[in-house]
Amino acid sequence: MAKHEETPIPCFSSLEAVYGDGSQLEEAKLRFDHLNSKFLQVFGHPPDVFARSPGRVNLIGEHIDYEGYSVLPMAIRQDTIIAIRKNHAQKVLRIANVNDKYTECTYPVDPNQAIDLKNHKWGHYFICGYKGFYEFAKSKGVDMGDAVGLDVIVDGTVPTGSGLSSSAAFVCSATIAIMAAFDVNFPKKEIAQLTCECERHIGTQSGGMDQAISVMAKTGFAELIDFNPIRATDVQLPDGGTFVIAHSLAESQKAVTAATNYNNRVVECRLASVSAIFTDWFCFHIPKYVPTLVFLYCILSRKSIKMQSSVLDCGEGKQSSALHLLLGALIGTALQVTNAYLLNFSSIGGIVMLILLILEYLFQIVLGIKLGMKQQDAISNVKTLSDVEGLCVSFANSHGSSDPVIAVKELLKDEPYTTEEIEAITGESLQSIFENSSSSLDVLKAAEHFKLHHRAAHVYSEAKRVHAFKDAVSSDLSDEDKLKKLGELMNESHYSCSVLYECSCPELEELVKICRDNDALGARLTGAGWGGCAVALVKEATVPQFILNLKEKFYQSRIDKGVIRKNDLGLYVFASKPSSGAAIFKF
Ligand code: NG1
Ligand code: MG
Repeated sequence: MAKHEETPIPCFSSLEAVYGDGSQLEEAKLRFDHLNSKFLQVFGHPPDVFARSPGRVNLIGEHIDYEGYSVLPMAIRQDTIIAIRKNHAQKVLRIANVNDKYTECTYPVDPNQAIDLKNHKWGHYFICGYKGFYEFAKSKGVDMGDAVGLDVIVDGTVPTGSGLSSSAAFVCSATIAIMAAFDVNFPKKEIAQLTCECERHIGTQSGGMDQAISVMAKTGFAELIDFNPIRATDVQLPDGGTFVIAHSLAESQKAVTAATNYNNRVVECRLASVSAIFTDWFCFHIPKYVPTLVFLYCILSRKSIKMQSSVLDCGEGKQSSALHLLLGALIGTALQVTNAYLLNFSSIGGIVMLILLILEYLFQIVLGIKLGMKQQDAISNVKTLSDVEGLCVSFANSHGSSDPVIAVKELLKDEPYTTEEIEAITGESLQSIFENSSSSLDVLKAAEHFKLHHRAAHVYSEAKRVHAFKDAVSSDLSDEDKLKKLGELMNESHYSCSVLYECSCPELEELVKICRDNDALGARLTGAGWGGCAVALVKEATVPQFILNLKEKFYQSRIDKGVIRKNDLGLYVFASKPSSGAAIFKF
């Protein structure tokens, strides 16, 4: 049997296969009927075909997909449905929406058109899919002939700017609807890749998580999504827990704030990887160890007394600096020894450990150069923090080093870097590193400094948490203990997003705290952050009470201020089960 990701998008002639037979089906029927009649009213014809693709909630693994690390999302029931019809009479793309808030957009049929990023319009997301489809068809050798017009109506229920991936739901359903209109289909993993790449036409340098889960999701499962190549592994969540999604009511407009938020972090990660490669560990750390080394030399060498006195005898200035050095050495060693004691080693053990540490790091000087890469090659080959880990692992295999990730974190200083500092390390101007990416150049223009250590520390630790989450799910722990562990990992993930990656905001902090104060096993921001939703893991039996508590403690004051309407609360806070992925409907 072909693997799930190798199969094409399923095509159904009835709604039950996707929407089940409960209240969701009734709601879906109304939406499809409404789309049909609106299509007739706007275009004077019924649509040829429909496509739908869901939003998602990311359970763990935030801001690491674009660094090549696996993530663990699940699809939610909210989706984007698109009705479409080829129009040979009018050579134009007409894109309407069931929601009057989004006025009709028209675009030329030219698949090579540029998207006007300075003038953001909701219809741009459809054009991402349109361009992506043509680029992909061309790469597959499919002859598309002359471009024809398309009539399109969109109905989306994924709240926008909420971290639930309304954008990917839109781009994926657009791409799949266009494919269906032209009667072609491809394996899901290829569509996941193509939609990820084409959403970048909107100007955000997204990773592939949202499109992958939207295209490949299965009812009842979260998915571990791996990249390069894209792959989805089913994750059956433990019984007795439910994920509740709650909107912070702060909207994050990613397409508009990209240069300071999302793309800024992508650029910082890239700079962290090139800087880690070109930082000479020895030069970076040796000042810390000089005193200890001198002291060790003094106590271990039999000639030490003579040596010391000859140093001390070289005149006033030298004498005091030598004394200074010895004092430093004593303090440095005392610290190391205390450290070792704390770790239950003897003081000799501490010194041995220290020497081993130094020897280990000596091997790790300038990874890129050691690996025989030229500077320029390294800059163009090492794009992500997972590439750096890959280099470390292969380097470590041949040199017996233990934890390459820690070694790389060691290569980046805690304080923010200036442009000049990074250029001095890499020997390249930042402008030239990013010359082919105008959105990265926008980031450079807007940024004052770059927090490389913090961003890399988040990415590496979050990548580990994703695997810990997956391992906990498949361990022999009881369901209750599994849920507890998942909750803890979610809390740690939030801390890392908030403190190291700085992608939270006051509203999300308040909401996450309220979730935890009201017995959530864990709670974290989900999606890109800077607004949008939190996701909380809650014991199933307490979900109704939990939601009531959130209403009272977070939403009521917002209702009183008129920020949201009481009747709309269900749109902002709801429990979610893993839903199914993209589908085509032909009736
Ligand atoms: P949102 O903003 O939730 O759609 C974005 C990216 C993801 C991922 C997350 C952070 C897009 C389309 N999606 O999701 O790829 O990087 O942020 O984990 O840009
Ligand atoms: Mg998005």
